[in-house]
Amino acid sequence: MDTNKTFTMIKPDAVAAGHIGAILDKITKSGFKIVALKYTMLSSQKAGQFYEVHKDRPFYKDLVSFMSSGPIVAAILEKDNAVEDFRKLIGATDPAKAEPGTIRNLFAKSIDANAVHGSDSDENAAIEGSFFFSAFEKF
Ligand code: IDP
Ligand code: MG
Repeated sequence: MDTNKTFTMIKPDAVAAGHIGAILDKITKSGFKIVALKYTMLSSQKAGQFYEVHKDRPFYKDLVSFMSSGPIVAAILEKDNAVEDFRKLIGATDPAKAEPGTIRNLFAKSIDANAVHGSDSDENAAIEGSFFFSAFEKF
């Protein structure tokens, strides 16, 4: 299992607000290498599949509808200790609780429209990366 890769999405709120460039800049300046990158949009079916682990949470339906409401940027990132370091870089799920200088502190509007996704384990990073990218799209 890779411990040096994680998966991220720039969510529809941050894309719509014009933050793609600023967020990618912050990610690469923080030492992450972009291994795969895609500008795309999730159907509600695909968003439902991606967030299947949350299907019993009360916010699942809203989350699926939000994540399929506009284009997103998906990426696989590489760095030592990638999953943990990236979670630190993005900050808490609720931007009101995210440390100053974190991506969610800087760019997120609310606990649901919170600018970015970051994998929570090496195992999920691999599953989520494969959800979006084939072997031919990773460099
Ligand atoms: P994470 O993105 O920080 O890992 P998770 O608990 O995995 O947070 O939740 C996945 C996503 O679901 C969050 O990023 C956010 O968009 C949304 N979400 C989480 N908790 C809530 C909530 O209490 N209300 C509305 N949306 C939520
Ligand atoms: Mg999560």
